[in-house]
Amino acid sequence: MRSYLFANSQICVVILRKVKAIWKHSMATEKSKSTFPHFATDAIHAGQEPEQWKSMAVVPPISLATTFKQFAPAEHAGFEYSRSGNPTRVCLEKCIAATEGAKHGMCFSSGLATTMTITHLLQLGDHIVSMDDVYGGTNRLFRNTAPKMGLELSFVDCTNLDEVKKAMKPNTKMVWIETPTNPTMKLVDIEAVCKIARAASKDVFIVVDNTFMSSYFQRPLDFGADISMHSLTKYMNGHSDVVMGAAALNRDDLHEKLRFLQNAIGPVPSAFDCYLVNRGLKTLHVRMREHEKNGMAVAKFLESSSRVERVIYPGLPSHPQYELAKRQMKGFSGMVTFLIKGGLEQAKTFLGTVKIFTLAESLGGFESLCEHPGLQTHASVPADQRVVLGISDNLIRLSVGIEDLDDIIEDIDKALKAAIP
Ligand code: P1T
Repeated sequence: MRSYLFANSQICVVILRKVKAIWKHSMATEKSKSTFPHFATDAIHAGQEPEQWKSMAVVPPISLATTFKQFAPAEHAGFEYSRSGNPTRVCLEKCIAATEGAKHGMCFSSGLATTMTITHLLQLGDHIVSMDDVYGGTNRLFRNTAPKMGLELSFVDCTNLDEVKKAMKPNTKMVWIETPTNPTMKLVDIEAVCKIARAASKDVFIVVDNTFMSSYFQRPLDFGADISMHSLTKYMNGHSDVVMGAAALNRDDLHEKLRFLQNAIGPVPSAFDCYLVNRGLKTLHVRMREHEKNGMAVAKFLESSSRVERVIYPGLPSHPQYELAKRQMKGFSGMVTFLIKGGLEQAKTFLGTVKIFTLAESLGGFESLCEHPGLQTHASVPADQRVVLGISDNLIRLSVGIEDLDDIIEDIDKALKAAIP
């Protein structure tokens, strides 16, 4: 009798553990559609529920453990090994998903690691249509890896919808858009490209690199894209202290495949970095409003200067796609590109004179940065392609920070006067 009871209670314990494990696992991988009506509330609360921790911590703990105790072999509380899933990363992934209005969010060790993992969704013989004007590293990645992976690649000016139509083939499986583009701030009509792509090819998926706008100013999934990807290194983290990337998506089939690849390839961020980005996200809306205010003022100041040939900022009526910008984006960020009068010498003098702007690659941090795309971020793009894209010697890219606006304008004014006395 005693041994019978003991055996029964043992069975109950095993069943209870299984139920608990299934429940916890579903908590860990729970689908996370926007959980609040408005962006700022999602950025602050989505995925952050204190109830998920025994301690009821209001701020998610940094879960540094690489591995997690199991109840019995293959019976665990939602986490097994930190590459396949990490509690701090899950908080961030849920928060990112919510800010994009997506079901699923996934984080990777860099923006390019995200791009590479997404590219691994493709099979030998598949064709990629990519916007021609993309971040130099994305251009380099596609050019160098696509042939080795047996993929066909076409760089296309996706601002021209006829060109997109012409480029599509029955084996086109991925369309890669960046909008606004880095560095020439061209816009791509996400909705129109999605329609063209789906009409031309079965099983195609459309990815939008949303880095320049952040999820606060642009939500590509609302326009029909399958994946919104980010270099979180930029605005989303916003503090220039983490390299990381993300993908946000609704499609369960793609999510399942990407989860497999995330674990199988292993390009995952550290828990500490996840903590930092999760923290950075809490002020994204506040920072973006300030970036836009300063970016717009800088763009207008540059446009009024006799030392400037042209300003490219989607928030100015002079931008050739101003109407599309207003339709597709909720704001304009702090990215301002301009052509200084003269050439390389004038550009170099400007970049060597500024004091508040730091001459450095990257963008989207609270501090103002400036750079020369032709010599820095886009140096890896072949010279003839740079000419076609408009990445000329007198092109300067500014990432306008959230310092005092008067100081920023004075800094630019002095540098322009030094470059062109
Ligand atoms: O640097 P990483 O986190 O790997 O992200 C790559 C990337 C992807 N997409 C866009 C639009 C980007 O701008 C970047 C990175 N860009 C820079 C480092 C830069 O200075 O332009």
